[in-house]
Amino acid sequence: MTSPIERSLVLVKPDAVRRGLLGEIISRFEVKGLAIEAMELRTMDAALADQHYADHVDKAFYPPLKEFMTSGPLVALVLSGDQVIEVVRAMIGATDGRKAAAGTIRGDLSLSNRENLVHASDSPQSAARELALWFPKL
Ligand code: 3AN
Repeated sequence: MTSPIERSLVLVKPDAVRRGLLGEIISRFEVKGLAIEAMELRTMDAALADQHYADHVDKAFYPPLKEFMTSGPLVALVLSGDQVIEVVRAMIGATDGRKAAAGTIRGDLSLSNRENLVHASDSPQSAARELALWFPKL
């Protein structure tokens, strides 16, 4: 029996939109062979930020993170494909763009721990939670 195709919630963050990197970043996912099941340009409001980052709301870095994530439009994507969650995490690289490996999106394009261009679900559990939050009708 084959398992169902996995899905991941990916956010191409406001810094990527401002820097004109949408095409570059989305292209990497396309050429990898992942499918785009949904894609929407939208601005995260404060309530959605608090829900999306429920694990981080008490951390010292959360207020500036929230300000950044709500500072302008981002692109929310639902990507699907074989082991997409792990594949996309490997493609985006470590959280801190200064430490992320060359060849990853953050390693190639970001010099920041906060303005690190992309969010992607890190487990099947977080993917289910985040997909329900961002694309409840899907
Ligand atoms: P990732 O996005 O790699 O899964 P998380 O989930 O640990 O990283 O953190 C969520 C977001 O919070 C990161 N994308 C980054 O923007 C921000 N962040 C995490 N750690 C820090 C930190 N020490 N200082 C500033 N921002 C941080």
